[in-house]
Amino acid sequence: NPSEPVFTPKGKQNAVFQVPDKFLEDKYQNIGSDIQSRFGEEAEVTIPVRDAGIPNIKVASELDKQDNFSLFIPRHRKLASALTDVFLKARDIDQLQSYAVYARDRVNGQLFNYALSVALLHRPDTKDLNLPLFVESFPSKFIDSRSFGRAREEANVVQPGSRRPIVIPRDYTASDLEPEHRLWYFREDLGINLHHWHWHLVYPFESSDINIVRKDRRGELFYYMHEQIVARYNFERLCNNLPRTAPLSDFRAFIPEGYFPKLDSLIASRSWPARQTNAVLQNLNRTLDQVVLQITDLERWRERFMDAVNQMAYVDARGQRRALEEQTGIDVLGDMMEASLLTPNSNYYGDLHNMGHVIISYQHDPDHRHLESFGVMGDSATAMRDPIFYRWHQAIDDMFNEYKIRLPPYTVQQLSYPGITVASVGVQLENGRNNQFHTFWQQSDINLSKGMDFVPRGDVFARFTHLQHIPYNLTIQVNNDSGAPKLGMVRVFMAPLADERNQQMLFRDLRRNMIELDKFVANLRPGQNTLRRRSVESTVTIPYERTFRNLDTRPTGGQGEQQFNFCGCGWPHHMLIPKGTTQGIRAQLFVMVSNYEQDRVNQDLGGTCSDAASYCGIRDRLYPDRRHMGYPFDRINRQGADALASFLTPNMRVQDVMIIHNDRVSGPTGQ
Ligand code: CUO
Repeated sequence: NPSEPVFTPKGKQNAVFQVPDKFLEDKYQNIGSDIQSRFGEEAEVTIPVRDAGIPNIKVASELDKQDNFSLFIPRHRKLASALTDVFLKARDIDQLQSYAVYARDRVNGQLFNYALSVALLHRPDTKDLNLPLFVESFPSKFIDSRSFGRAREEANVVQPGSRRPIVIPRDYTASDLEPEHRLWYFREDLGINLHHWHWHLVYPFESSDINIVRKDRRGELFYYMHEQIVARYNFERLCNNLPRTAPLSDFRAFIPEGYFPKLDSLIASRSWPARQTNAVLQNLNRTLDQVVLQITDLERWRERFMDAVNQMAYVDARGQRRALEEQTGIDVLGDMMEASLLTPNSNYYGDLHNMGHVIISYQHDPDHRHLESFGVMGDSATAMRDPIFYRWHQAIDDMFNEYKIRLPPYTVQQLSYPGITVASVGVQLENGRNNQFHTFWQQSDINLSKGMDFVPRGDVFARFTHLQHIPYNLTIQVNNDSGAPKLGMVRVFMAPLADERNQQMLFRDLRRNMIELDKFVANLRPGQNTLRRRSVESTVTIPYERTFRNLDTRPTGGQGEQQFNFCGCGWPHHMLIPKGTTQGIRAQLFVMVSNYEQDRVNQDLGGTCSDAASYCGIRDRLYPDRRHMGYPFDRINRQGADALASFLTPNMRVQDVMIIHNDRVSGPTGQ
């Protein structure tokens, strides 16, 4: 029953598990009743845990409780996979709860959280549960370390209900001397980092249950979701008078971008290590983590990957040469690059993307002589804070692009929709402006109390400042001259008009800078149709409320709230539109109506969350679009033509728009 209180029951803040004594850690066995009565005093609800068996957590316990946990490190992946397996194999909810409670204090907390989360997302009897918001469990991965002292003080001195939110400074990680710092609001955004963490939770690299790794077009989605991250980041850079990011293509060059995260690990009482300006990557020899890796390994894997791309063929694990097919090649390359367990030949193609994260994250202590843990690039919840993340993923995207440009361009027939014409596209704002997007700053609160042990109970809030946009409506006039009702797939993208030299972008650049804003199905009656679409309906984003949890979205067992399931993954709605500039930056809004009969995937979507399907897929379902991800911009133009106009067919339309930023700061309601 999904309404079983695996977590705190709905509406209750303080719940205490009542556990059999033998479930407590050995050192607390003698004082079990004392502990239970002390913590029980403040409990609003007590959840009895039945003794339904003790799990075998020997493997998972190998990681010290004080250590940091990284999905990118192969050994950690193995430990996580072992613990996930324990939770997946529990015979019912009772046993799962029993296993989880037993393991909770015996294994590394981050490892525990990851393994239990993956298991809850994938077990048939728990997958309708919403996971607790990760930032509430591990606030220290998202919030300026100084804020915790202030939060503790507030909690100790002031009664719950009267406590003031702790205001997180707007830009605390660097000064304006560092040009990269202009992107703080993107890199350090709570919702963006939560999205990335959640995406990798939904798509684990490894599991003893291959079905958890093998998801429809997962390699292709790895490519596309990260391609979109890079495109969005580059759009923001142009909004901030910075050139698009340079790929990290020379693994031996100086890295001018330093990064000092100013995050602490509350559990280990250690700071997250920084990377100095002009650092150089080093060979790794960290025997404790079993990470021995040379820069030449990365270079070799990259060369082999590019050999596959150049020959449009790869070598599988049995030594057989296999073609990279037009339909599935990108999926194979995604698995090979990441690399996930699905990689066609791990001995030969290695583990390029993941080990790139690792080598970057250990740059400051490559042989462990200083006993330092990894930097933010080593954790999917923090990696996007660091400018190097985008340089690394730009390099990866460049490699995927080398494959894409070798595919035959889409023909007019593959792009057009006979009888369908997009006559006009317009953007209307609540404030009455047309063909403009407006952005501003907004403050929103997150409850820290769950993630802070040993402070007085009750809510303590952290107040973030983040980008937001004024809600808009998209109006699209579509003529259907086919004489019959039709179904159209409406694909909405946007790209900056000009590059960093203020030159209008050529198609070959433009296609890589298109950010997806929305995708939806429309009924097209014969004659003229006016389609109206609200910004909040976007299928790349999850609602603002899901990021900040102003709503209690835990399921009640009723239908109404189930819609929020699984939608922890999704681009945060407040980051849908790039920041723009105060004078306004020019952009091109692109709309295409393709033939839904050719695009559709027949499947039942009942009971699943598909809020952000474009970037996250839909759990247990096929990716809901038969076209290649990024269509129609994933390939080059016909005859290599360079103007966007030469690409357009009548079922496409481009509208010039402006994105204007207002520097005002609004409260949580956006007022
Ligand atoms: Cu999401 Cu490099 O994969 O981070």
